[in-house]
Amino acid sequence: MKQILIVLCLATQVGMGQQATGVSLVPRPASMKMGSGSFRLRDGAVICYVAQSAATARYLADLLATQGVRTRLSKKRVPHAIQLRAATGGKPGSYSLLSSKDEIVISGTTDGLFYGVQTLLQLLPTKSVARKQTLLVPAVRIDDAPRFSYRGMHLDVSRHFFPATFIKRFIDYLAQHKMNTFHWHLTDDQGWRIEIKKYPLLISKGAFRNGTIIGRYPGTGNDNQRYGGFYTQREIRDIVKYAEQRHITVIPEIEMPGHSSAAIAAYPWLSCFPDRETVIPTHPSSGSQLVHGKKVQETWGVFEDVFCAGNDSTFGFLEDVLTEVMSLFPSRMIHVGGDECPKVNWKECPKCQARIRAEGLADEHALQSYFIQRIERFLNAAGRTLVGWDEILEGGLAPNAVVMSWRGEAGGIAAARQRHQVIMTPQKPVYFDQSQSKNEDSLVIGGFNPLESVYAYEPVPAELDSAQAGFILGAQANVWTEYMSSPKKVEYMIFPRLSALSEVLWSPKESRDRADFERRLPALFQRYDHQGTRYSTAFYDLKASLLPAAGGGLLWKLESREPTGLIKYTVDSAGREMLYNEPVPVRGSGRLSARLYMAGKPMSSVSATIRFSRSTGRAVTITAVPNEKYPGQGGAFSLVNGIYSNKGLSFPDWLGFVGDDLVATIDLGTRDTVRSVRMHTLDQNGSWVYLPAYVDVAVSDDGVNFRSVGRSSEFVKDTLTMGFVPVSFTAVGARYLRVTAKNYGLIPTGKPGAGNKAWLFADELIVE
Ligand code: TNX
Repeated sequence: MKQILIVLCLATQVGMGQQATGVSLVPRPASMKMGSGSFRLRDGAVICYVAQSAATARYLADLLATQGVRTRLSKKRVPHAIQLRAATGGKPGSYSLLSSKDEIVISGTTDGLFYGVQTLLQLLPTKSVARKQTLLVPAVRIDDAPRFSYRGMHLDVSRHFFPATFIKRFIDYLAQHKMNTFHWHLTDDQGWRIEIKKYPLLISKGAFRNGTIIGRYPGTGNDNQRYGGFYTQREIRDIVKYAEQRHITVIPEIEMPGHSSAAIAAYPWLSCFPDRETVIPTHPSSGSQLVHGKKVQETWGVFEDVFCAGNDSTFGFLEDVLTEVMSLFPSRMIHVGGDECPKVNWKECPKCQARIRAEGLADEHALQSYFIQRIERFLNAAGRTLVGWDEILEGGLAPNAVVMSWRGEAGGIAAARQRHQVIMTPQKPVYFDQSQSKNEDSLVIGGFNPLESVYAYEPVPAELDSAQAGFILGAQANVWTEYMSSPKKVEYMIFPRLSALSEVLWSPKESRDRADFERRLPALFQRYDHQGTRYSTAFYDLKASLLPAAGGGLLWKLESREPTGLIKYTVDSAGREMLYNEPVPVRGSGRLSARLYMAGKPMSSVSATIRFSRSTGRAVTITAVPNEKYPGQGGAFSLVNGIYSNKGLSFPDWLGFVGDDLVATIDLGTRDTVRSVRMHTLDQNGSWVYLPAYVDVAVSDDGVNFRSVGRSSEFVKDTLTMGFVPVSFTAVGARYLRVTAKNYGLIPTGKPGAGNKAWLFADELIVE
């Protein structure tokens, strides 16, 4: 009877956005109805459990204790308690949660109960509460179940190493988001991170490198710091158990046959050429320049020294390693990498060539396929399933393999059509090493995967029919850590994108609602703050643009996607902060900065250094159309908007031309005296970008008849790759200027991209 009454007093269906109700759950439950009133969770509250929910009851009690609420566990059912009840027959992960002023009842499958508890924890207030205070749980009815059976997050611990304490924190984050798989990338070129008893050198040698490149690849040097770390088998067992208690499966990855420099550094006989010295393509540390032989890599990328596929002892080694790995990880799936394996050494290696002949293989791609299939037979015999990156499709898929599609979705689609299970991890949008912000100011690998595109991701490709779609187990985000050297950086890169991904994987497709998710973001940020989690606020990035002002000069326009936010700005660093209402007139050189405040808290900022010259804000036209990837900001106006790049190619102001000349005509508005034009440009031959053959300046009074006054092919650098082509001439009076930057032409032989048309870049024409 009581149950019925509770259900009756539960009112409004929540479809309009959970925020309005004060409830903000991520991932959004399949169905939720708000009731009225709330359950008062006090110190001394009772959690009633049954055998099936005992572990989850203890977990909840521990977490509530950290919130200042001590609870008592009871096997006996008592009134006014939190009840954790078993339900049978539901879909894995399903649960229901019913809260009223009288009690809280969660029932579900074993993992469902755990997810119900996660939901309950999110119903609690996020503000810090004093000890022994009452927590209010709003009355609600939730019926929930996951959409996908595979909800994964990956973490690379080779490029940078993270201590076991952080791995547990990472696992806690996954648990909060109802994710169920942690893909632990344990080995790579830059460090072997798992203790293997039979091969002790893997950690004593393979887990440490002599140094790490500084800055973005190819980097500016080497820090010469010995760097490394590993997990003992004891730590691993502990972590696997910790994850299991949170209903998370840990899938270990042991990379083969490529990305194996660290293993080869420990045991050179794993290489096709044990006596050849390891090549560190850029900036080897001074320490490693002194030692000869095999080395753990110190820079990022793909390396040619890989496991020898001709030598049987390679397979003996890998089987020994995998035997220990399987004893540590009970997961059905074991990941063996398989990606980015150059075939250069195999082509040259007599043993690999002998293997190709003996096995009747077509080529080195077929040899890679042989390699993976041989390892698959070993894993299958032990009752395990092999997972690999989508390169394992090349040369023929191992019969039972699961494919992780990372180079887009094509690999996943092909595998599903071959009736293989697939996990979607496409670079766009679920590589969380790519930036979330257009104004990224930390060092990241590049690319742009904003929160919106993660939220919009659909793991089941439209190309598949419903039977094929059944092979898509789910999706996963990958966290490659070349540019993440601390746990805080990892958090900054994964949040809030992990929250968006969790909704993609958990919530029913029909109920995914971007506007609603966006309304829940502030509450989500509050929760991150509450638990001390670092996150990116890039979603609220201010959009700044420079526009021509009527009558000369510029207008600085600021836009925010958050209508309730306040924008404040300053002109020059000493200036006072002013409230932004409308585009700000800019009449001279200086520094502009602005911040967005939400609920009094600074959320995002932008700044620009304006350098005024006679061309600034003037009318400008260009003849050739820039390449669509480098259209500048406001097209040709980029050339006279008073700003130019201080961070190389990744600056949005560039106009880029493939093969074409830049011909720009500037109208100074009135006749003026000019004596020089400087063009800011880029010299980066490795990216096919060349300086112009020359820059010519012509002047005119009528905008029709021009005469050339100067020409130059000088280049004055202001950074490693950027600088000015200055054209000076005798002072001349003119209203119109025509600047012609002659494209370099074809890329010369011996240079990257030889024979192709050179790129020409310009982002400012400074007229004095
Ligand atoms: C490609 S994804 C890799 C990794 C890099 C990553 C950087 C994959 C299978 N291989 O080795 O860390 O790109 O985004």
